[in-house]
Amino acid sequence: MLTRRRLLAAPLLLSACGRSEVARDRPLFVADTHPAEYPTVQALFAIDRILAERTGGEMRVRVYPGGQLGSEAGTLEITIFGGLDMNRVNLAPLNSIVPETLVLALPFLFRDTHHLRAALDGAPGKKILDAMSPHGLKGLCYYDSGARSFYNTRRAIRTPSDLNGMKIRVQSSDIYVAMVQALGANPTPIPYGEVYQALVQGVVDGAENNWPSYESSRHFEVARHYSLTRHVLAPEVLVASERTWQKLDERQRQHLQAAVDESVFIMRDLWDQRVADARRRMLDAGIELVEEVDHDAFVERMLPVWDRFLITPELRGLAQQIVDLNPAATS
Ligand code: GTR
Repeated sequence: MLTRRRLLAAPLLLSACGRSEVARDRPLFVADTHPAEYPTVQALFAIDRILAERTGGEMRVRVYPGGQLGSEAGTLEITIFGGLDMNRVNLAPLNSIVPETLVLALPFLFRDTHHLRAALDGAPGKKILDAMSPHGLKGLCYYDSGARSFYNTRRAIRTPSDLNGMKIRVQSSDIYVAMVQALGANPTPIPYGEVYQALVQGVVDGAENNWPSYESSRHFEVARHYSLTRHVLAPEVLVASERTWQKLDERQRQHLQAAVDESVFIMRDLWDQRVADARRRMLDAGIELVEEVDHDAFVERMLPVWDRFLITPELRGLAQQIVDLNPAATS
């Protein structure tokens, strides 16, 4: 179907698919669902700055923020067939394409940010990025996404039973559907850009996300009860189209990967600051923050999801490798 967004994207897609030499005659095109000031998008701008400087302007990146090119699931399809060079998405829309990515979305997998970063920077993270290549995507790096928590328009959630019967928006991923079902609520997959409207119209009662997204999406204006369930710490990911990657020569690949790797650390600083700022601004805006949630009850209800999704020895092994990581011992 030709949506308005796809029509708007048409010139870009034609030029990405066309004969012009990628990264020499034209910039690499990259999409992000967030607005320009969001840390993931700032990281993409940083990649452009680093590349411009190191290659004397030969390699550049043009960023399309704010979901202008469509939903994450939609732009991922376009990236796979080579109509878009790069894409910054959450791991969720990749779950059905690259099964290994499911592992990072397991509820209560990571003990804290140190554990998460150790897994992403170490062997498990690399294995999952590498697993994308047979699916038409080159995994370039992860970015932080903090902890996701539930928020809603109706009431404070302290225990899973408070969610009973609520309609909760989820990303387009089976594991998020299963998590919400495990809590006795009704999951409704909706693209990120449509969630605000869905909350206003009562199509859904709530959603789940980190502090910066809760703020920048303005969901807090309608869904004022934010409960610190911190059930998932799944990261963001930056992918390139495998088709684009194949068109780059070795030197260009090295430049791109080096710029990407640097952007991860730039993003982490911006992220930590942004989480603290967003949380403070949300409290100033008068949302109800529920800090005392029955953590054990959430863990008990959501852990069975692991067995439903860890269906091969490889996936179980990967999850175990992450559980066994001891960041204190490796740092
Ligand atoms: C945000 C994430 C986005 C998108 C969004 C969502 O935290 O940064 O890429 O996945 O959540 O819930 O759809």
